Amino acid sequence: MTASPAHDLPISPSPLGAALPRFEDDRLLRGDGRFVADLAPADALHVAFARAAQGPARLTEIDTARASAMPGVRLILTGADTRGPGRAAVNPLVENLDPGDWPILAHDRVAAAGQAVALVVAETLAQAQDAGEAIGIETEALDGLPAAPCFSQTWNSGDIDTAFANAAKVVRLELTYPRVAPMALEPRAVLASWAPAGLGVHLSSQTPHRARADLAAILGIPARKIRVVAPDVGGAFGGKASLTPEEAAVALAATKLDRPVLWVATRSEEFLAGPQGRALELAGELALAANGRCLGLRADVDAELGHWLTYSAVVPARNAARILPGPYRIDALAVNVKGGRTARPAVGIYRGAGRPEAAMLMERLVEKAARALGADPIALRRANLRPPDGFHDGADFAGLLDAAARARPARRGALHGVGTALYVEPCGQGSESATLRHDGAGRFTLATGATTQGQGRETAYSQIAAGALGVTPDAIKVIHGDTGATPAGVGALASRSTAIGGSAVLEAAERLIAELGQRDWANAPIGQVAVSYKAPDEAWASGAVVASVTLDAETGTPTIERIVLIDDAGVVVNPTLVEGQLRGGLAQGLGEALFENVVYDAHGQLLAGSLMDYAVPRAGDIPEVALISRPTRSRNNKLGAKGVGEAGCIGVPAAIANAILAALAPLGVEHLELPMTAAKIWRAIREAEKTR
Ligand code: SMO
Repeated sequence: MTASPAHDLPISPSPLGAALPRFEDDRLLRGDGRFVADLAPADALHVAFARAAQGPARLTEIDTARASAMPGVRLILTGADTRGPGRAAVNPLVENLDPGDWPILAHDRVAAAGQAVALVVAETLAQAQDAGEAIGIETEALDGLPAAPCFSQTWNSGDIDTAFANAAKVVRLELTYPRVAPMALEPRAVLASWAPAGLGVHLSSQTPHRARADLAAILGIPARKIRVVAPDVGGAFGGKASLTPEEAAVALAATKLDRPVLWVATRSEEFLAGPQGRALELAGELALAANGRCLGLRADVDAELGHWLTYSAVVPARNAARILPGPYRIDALAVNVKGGRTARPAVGIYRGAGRPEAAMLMERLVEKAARALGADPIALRRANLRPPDGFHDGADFAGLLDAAARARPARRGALHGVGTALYVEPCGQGSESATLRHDGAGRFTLATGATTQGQGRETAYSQIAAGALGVTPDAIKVIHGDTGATPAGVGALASRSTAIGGSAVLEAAERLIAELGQRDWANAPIGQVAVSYKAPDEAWASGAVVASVTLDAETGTPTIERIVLIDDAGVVVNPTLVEGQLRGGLAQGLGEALFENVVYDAHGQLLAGSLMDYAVPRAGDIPEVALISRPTRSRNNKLGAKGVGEAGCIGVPAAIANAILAALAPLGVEHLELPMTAAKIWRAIREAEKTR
């Protein structure tokens, strides 16, 4: 990443006092991290999965005879062995949710190519893989099945028909937001051991307590006899917020063996069967008065959910719907969402989870409207902003837009484009836990129900606690990610961990001071408090992005020259950590705008199954970035913080898309599908030349 010359404005100083940043997390940077695979003892057994070559299909035969006799093989499980008493939960956030079944291994029927059919446990990984390949799997293809509907919901307000009847102009947009792969550096990994006392599971997870509850239901073991530990987690991005069938299968295998069992997914397995993101079809219609006022918005969001439902399967579509119309005041709204199961890998939350999709629809509609009315896109936005008191949380949309307007470079000739996007980010509702103990002599132990996947949670939480307790952050030891050592909690997702988990930490510190009646820690007794902090309402972050791009006339290659990201994260605890979140999200947002797409052929065969075929952004693809912090305090939680984990990727894809379309507009190009690759841009330029 090119270093930004200087931030245009400093990221806001921490209001939490003198607490200094402390990088306990820097051991990850030093290579001292301990991930699931690092924890496997020498006697651990190894797992490989045999997977179906096609789907949907009837599973006519599984022949394990040859594999069972191969060297080192200790156990083979097939679908018939996995019919447990329960299934993993699905969050019932919408009406009429039909969660479908949750197969651990395919049984009778293969739902999608790549679904696991059998699990092999052997002494070595090579032996497990060899035996896996020796399992005979016979299938008969079934016709591609139509999507099986599993939910729908509508949001209506105002008089939509009158709004459209009165419109001077209506602009429409349909777009496909492609399937993308979360691409954590560490793929899914599980190390499970069984003993008379119960089941111990090391899991690369962002939600260990949820995983424990799911394992209890699936295996029929009381939750108190299961301990799930998420050690260092090498990225998650939503992809590790839901227990997956393979992880359940490994835990089940461990209960049948007297040695630990390790499975680490290969990168290919992650492409083939790991939870993916986005995969929404969006359509919108915006009704405008002649003066540019937006009168009404109709939108449809259609989610393709894959063959089993992740815990948060409905969240992206629901988020996209409930966010619309984002930062704008539009009195008449009709938004429909629906989702259906398909013969593909499961789709779940992925960094942004519906927010980038909503911003893409809304911000492209707004730019399209500006073009149709011959209006300035900034002025058109300004005419439609929600007033400061007309939003769910503290926000300054006019200030964000002014900063964006100042950041827009002048257009520099043909094939140069500047794009803008505003965004909103619901980020932090509900509750999180914290236990804080004064161990004596001014040392503290903080246990949180939130977790971390490299965000630097230990650093931020110790700063929050230390600021309130009046000690230095190194007096606080932070424990997380262990159902055996932390209070039950949600984990780390939905950009909530600082806003909600951090508020729990602040409340615990205040309660401990009250409990012990003093802050003279050298002389204070040992004492402990446990809190479950529930936010009175949901925090909403917001921001604006300006991207500038030049297209190469000969090759179509888009060069993003500069991105200015203006973010309102509320109270900032640690500016360095916030900057890391924004830059990481920005890189992922750029990737999905320009390169990323999990492509299948007409038979459901994965075509983008490796990093040779699926393009993620590299350091050289990241332009000059300027981060501008414009915080307004959240009024919806104790800390005043908003989320920032997803902010970087919400507005960036829309701003890049708008920049590319602005560059192409003089050629008469009105639409391009995502990702906006050089090939698509090149074709659009050629087609435009032909029709002139
Ligand atoms: S997409 Mo996130 O980890 O809620």
